[in-house]
Amino acid sequence: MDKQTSRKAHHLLFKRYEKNPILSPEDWPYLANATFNPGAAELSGETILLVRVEDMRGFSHLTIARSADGKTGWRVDEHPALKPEAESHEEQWGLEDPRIVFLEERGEYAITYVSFSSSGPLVSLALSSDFDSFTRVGPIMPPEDKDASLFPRRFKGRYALIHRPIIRGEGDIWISFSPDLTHWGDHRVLLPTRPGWWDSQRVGLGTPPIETDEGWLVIYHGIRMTASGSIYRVGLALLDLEEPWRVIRRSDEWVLGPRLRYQHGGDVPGVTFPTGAILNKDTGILRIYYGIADTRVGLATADVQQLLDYILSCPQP
Ligand code: BMA
Repeated sequence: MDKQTSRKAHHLLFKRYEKNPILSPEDWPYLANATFNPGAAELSGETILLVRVEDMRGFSHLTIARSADGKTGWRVDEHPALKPEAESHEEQWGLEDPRIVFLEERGEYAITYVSFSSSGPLVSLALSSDFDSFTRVGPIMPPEDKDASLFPRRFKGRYALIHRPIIRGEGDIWISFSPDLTHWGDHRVLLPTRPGWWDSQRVGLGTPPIETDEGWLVIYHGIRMTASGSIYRVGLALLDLEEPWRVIRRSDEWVLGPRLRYQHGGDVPGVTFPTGAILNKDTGILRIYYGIADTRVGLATADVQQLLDYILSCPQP
């Protein structure tokens, strides 16, 4: 694909699964208002989604759904995998929006999620090797902070976290580093909002960063305020493989956003919110799982090489 073609074709980069939504509150074995914004992982040859479930009080917990092909035949657990601890101030208003990476050198998954305290949302971390038992590391970033994921590997011995603090009302994407997953520092702005653009109001990480030969592919959401509310759309960026605070490219256009009727229906219309990604390294096909209107789960697929061709055709930021 030449540069011009690849840029024109960018709105076709992600193909929505024709049977979307793949999960809805009606699929739940217990009463749920909304099932959305899932973390994704592969476990024992299956795809598992750790789905945010909002109960009828408006508080969320996380429950697992499993599928052999990552598209069909979902089986939803009877009970939550992670629910707020009653005595925890940090978890008072629930757990939300998990992102999952597999930390190969530790042989376990890292789950970063939002704990909602009455002082605001904050980033928490749990570790698990089987999604049966979880070690809760606890809060790693104070409020107000969300949209966080670890990278699946360390950089010169340090773990790295992408997250989105709110600072004086500004919602930019930051990156921070830690020697031990507990103490975090070397904080830097990674992807700022762009006044006037589709991602002018706030930006936040979508799925965990995806390692490719060209760099870390970042799928993020950008928000624009309109007369009828916010629109959450999806953009791409590429980070340096060894120095991930360096942004090599950033898409000037969004590549996925609310369009079809089912993507407007739900509690918060106009929201496309990717949180889970699984790359099949043999086929090069990336599956992303996203929240539809804060109510259901959608699936879209893309050829990772086409995503890279597109992002490499974008200007350097
Ligand atoms: C964000 C998060 C998400 C939600 C989105 C749209 O701030 O709270 O959980 O999907 O807003 O409402």
